[in-house]
Amino acid sequence: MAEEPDEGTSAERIRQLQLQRLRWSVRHAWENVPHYQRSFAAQGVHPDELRTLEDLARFPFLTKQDFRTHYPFGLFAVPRQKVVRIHTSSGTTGKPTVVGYTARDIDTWAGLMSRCIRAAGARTGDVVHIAYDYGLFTGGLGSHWGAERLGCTVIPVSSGRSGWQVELIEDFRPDILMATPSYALTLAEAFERRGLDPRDSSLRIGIFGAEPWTETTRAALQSRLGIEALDLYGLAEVMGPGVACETVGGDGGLTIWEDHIYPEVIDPQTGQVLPDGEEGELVLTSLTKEALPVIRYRTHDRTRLLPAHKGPMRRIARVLARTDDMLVIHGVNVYPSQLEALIAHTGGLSSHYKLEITRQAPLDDLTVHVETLERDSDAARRRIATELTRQVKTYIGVSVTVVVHRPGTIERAPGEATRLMPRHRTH
Ligand code: DLL
Repeated sequence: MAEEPDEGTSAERIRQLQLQRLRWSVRHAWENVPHYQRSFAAQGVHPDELRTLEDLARFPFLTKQDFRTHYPFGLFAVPRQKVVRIHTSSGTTGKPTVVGYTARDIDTWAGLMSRCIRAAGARTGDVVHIAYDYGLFTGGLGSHWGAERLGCTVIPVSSGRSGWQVELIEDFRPDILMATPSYALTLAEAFERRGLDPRDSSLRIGIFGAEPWTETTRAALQSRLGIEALDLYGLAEVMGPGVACETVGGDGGLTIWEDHIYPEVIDPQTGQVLPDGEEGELVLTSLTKEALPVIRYRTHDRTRLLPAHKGPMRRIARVLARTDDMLVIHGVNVYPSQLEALIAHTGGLSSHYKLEITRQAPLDDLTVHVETLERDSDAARRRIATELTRQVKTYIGVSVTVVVHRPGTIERAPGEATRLMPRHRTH
């Protein structure tokens, strides 16, 4: 990274850097990606009109649908040969959202992730156990490069085989755990099943993200694992993990790395930019990305912009809700439409279904209620439940509970929103 701001850098310097980089990024996108040529023309705007940061509000949004339309590489701004890595967002049914990185993009990402790991309290020489999934999901490799960049010893375990992970933690004595909060709780249970107290392990810090988690979950993670638990936010379209993160000893709020990412919060209905402090939908613009510049990407994540805590960069409030119907279950993005497609493919089921989210675990669990077309035996309904559970695991990548009811028992509802049953939250 060319310039590395620190706590002493002024907010004014960050604004200058942002404007200079924003002008480059918008022009880079416009010159190299036909989609931006078309969408800017349709809105009647041109990169030359970007004279202040506020001028960005006149430019069109980029949406998840644009990624679908230009699947797989149509939004890339560099020749494919310059793309050294491909990732996707989580949730794998149908066509995933595909993202690409040049060698410099990977370098930037490693730099920002290393800032996050450092902000969480890790230091050069620490041992980091990474239990985010490796592979197309950005969690594993994103954390990996960041931890190596910080000079840590990385244990690239990925998720799964919790009993074995407990053994590795006992033997390798890591200082830091990086995982989804749900998987961290699974690990705590795996310790307890072996008769071990997770609070006695070598772990002192947990860096958790990829799904919404509350203060109650933080308290549960901290007391059960005997660690300091910090929040890490990101999304594949903008980079992956490392867009924003909490600082140890901070007062909540996640610092957003504003020298590389420009945040806006908009009213999700009108698209108007809201003043700092007001809650709305987070919209992000990349300032330095080469392979996949994103200009005003609508994240659908609900948050608000908070003033800087230490140093020059603003923060976002914890992300606890979405402005669309996407669910995040155990770190996997799930759209009701994906489930609907799988239900339609499973023989013998009507098109009526209900989704029930419970937060007893204390993270979100999903139960899918479906019904058969004809009166079937209990055994037949159990077979269908097993089959649909397997399909959801295979195609979306998440474990859910399926309950198959008798014909006509699911309440008929016209709209999608009513598919979601009221939440039974414990907090
Ligand atoms: O989940 C990247 C990531 C990996 C972030 C590891 C943190 C740690 P996607 O698969 O593209 O990328 O999913 C992004 O997950 O728009 C949010 O809705 C949700 N999300 C991610 N982190 C958090 C968080 C990764 N800390 C989508 N709190 C985002 C709440 C989160 N929601």
